Amino acid sequence: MIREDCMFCRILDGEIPADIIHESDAAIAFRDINPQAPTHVLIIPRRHISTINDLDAGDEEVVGSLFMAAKDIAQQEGLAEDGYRVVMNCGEGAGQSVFHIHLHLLGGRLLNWPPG
Ligand code: DGP
Repeated sequence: MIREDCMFCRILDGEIPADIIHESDAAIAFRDINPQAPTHVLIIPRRHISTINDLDAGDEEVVGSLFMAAKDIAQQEGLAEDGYRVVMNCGEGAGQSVFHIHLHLLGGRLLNWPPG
């Protein structure tokens, strides 16, 4: 279901342009508008889910599709060998600013731990 008030649903709908680099039945991936690393890709489900807290039993497949996309994109972007990070923020306190779940895929530089 597309939500008119959701930035990422509008990208899915083609209403807002994005550099889409991966598509599957369940998910799409596009480059982050404000990259925090040489490669910074957002992987989102086609179905609107606001936060991890809103996942339901039965959403395992859609969540899994985000990680399978991350694996393929990391390979495609040449990150698989050196390493990369996938992270999903949940809620404002964790830095979530767009309330349509998305996996950040970051790589191409040394990534410190713990994150800020
Ligand atoms: P988060 O803070 O975890 O909710 O991450 C949201 C990310 O989305 C943030 O890194 C910036 C990115 N972003 C926000 N609006 C747009 C947009 O319109 N296009 C693209 N490509 N990225 C966006």
